[in-house]
Amino acid sequence: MVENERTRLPPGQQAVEQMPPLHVGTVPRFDPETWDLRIEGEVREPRTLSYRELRALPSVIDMSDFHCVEGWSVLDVAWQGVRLADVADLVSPTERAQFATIGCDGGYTTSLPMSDLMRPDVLLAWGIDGEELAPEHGFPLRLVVPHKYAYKAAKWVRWIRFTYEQELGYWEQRGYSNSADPWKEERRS
Ligand SMILES: Nc1nc2c(c(=O)[nH]1)N[C@H]1C(S)=C(S)[C@@H](COP(=O)(O)O)O[C@H]1N2
Ligand SMILES: [Mo]
Repeated sequence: MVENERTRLPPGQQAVEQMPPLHVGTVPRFDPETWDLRIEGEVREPRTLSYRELRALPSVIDMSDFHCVEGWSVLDVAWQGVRLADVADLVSPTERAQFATIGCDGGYTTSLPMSDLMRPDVLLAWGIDGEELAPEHGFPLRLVVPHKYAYKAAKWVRWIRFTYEQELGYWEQRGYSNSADPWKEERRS
């Protein structure tokens, strides 16, 4: 391990070259004609984006590290997508919007406080390392939250609901930490 990796790895993590595809259930089929992204809840202007509208949004490339709660990390992942903060701007969240729940094809969910979601490196991503995401890694759209364990990085995102109270996500209801900070090793709740 190079020195750089040692200081960049959170406690208890080991660097790997590739992310192993990891999810409950099966990889959903994607049809660009019927796919949409619903943004709703505590917002002034709920919206449903088509795949074309999503891909027309201004995108950024952001390099970050990816930490799975099971102990592996991938360093220097170049994600491409739209900032979640920019997506939120499209719908004008109300003052009551304290959290958002992210929902996926297949029923997986996760949720986060607004303060975590509005960070500039939190993306809804469709690209990785200069290519489109592979279906098993979440194409056409996955959440990326570099400062949290990867169970917050929901794949196949289909809706975002802004809420006043937090709705616990799939793994968070099953004993995994809701705060999920890899630097504090918040693995189990
Ligand atoms: N929809 C969905 N997203 C998901 C999961 C899942 O089961 N379903 N698993 C999460 C977990 S636990 C991890 S570690 C990462 C793995 O991402 P990868 O498959 O791209 O390596 O996806 C996250 N996103
Ligand atoms: Mo994970």
